[in-house]
Amino acid sequence: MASDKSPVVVTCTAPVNIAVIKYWGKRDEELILPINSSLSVTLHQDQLKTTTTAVISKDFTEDRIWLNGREEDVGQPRLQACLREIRRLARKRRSAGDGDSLPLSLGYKVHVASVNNFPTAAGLASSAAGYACLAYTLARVYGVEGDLSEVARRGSGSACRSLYGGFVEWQMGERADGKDSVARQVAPELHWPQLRVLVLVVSAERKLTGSTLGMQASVDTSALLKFRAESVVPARMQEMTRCIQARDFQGFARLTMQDSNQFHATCLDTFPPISYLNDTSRRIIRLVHSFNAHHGQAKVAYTFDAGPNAVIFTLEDTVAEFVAAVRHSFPPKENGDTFLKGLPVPPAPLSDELKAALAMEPTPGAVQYILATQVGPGPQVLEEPHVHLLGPDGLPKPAA
Ligand code: 2P0
Repeated sequence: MASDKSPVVVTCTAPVNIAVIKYWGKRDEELILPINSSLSVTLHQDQLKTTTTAVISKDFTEDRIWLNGREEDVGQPRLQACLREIRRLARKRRSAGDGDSLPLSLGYKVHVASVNNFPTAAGLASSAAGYACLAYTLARVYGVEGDLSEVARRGSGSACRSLYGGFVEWQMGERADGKDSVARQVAPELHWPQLRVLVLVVSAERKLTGSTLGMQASVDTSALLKFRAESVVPARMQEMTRCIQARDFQGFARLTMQDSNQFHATCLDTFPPISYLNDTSRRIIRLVHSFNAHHGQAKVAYTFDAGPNAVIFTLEDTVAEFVAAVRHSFPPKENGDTFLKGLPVPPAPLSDELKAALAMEPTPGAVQYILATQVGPGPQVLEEPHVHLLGPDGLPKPAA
């Protein structure tokens, strides 16, 4: 293969992840090292994924990248950091003598194309899936093996958690060079098959304060964030790991909601304050607590990232009733048939007692749609040639 001069084309997919112990704040902006560890659930790629094709060829004169069909600036610093990092790892492997199978010269330029199967601006952590997919695909094309946390992390911190399926922790590490700031699987994809995830899409608009700037401001001004990172998160990481390993939904649900709330409290404690939640987010929080109070236990949990969309965790036996409760409280305006996307959820009746317990005036149209999904696997290599987004000439195929 080393003597083969034809272009090498690789296509991979990677998942979105949603943190249940949140990452917010860096101790090193350049290396993207966090001030606390975090833990996430990998969502299923049947519903949410990034697909990336990378091609290397001796004929290319420059690195190029297309995102969702549009060519973007490849000089963007984080993209450059990922490319540099993967080429450094490939060089290291070659000089260690186990790189005989390296397909092509490291000097060859790369063309990359990437698409999401969900709207980039919907606030669904597209950068995590995107950079995880970039790292994974570049690793295949340049013949790099082993943990890719460092490559993905340099693109976006939370991206290193999308390198694995199931339940994943990003250990903050202690070293100044970041070598021990890595992602690790806590439990595999099929560990908790009853767990379900509902994304309640409240707004598909771009957020006002991006995560990178938002967390910088919080690190600079929030004493609560410092307290959280030093004194709250370490014990929560242990407790969350225990809840997941024991499939303790009560404990998992409570801690997930508490950690989301504390993250948003640190945003409000930032000066000037940042608010990612809106009125609909707060109504969803109330709905979840009323639903749980009605059942006398935590049946459902919410978590919110840097935007107003809610991600709901529940178990298989509760999904239908909770979806009915969301439909009741946020009736679709005109899109009744497409209100629920993703995994099928059968219609369920709402008891009068539950309706009364929800005690909410319905807000039509406030939730645009619900995406039903579940825990899923990590990145995948796609073998069929028709899936490539770029042709052997390194240019986007017409359909891409
Ligand atoms: C998380 N978020 O743990 C947290 C919770 C948003 C809220 O990771 O600057 O896009 O690229 O490292 O990873 C969003 O931050 O930020 C994020 P950078 P990133 O999922």
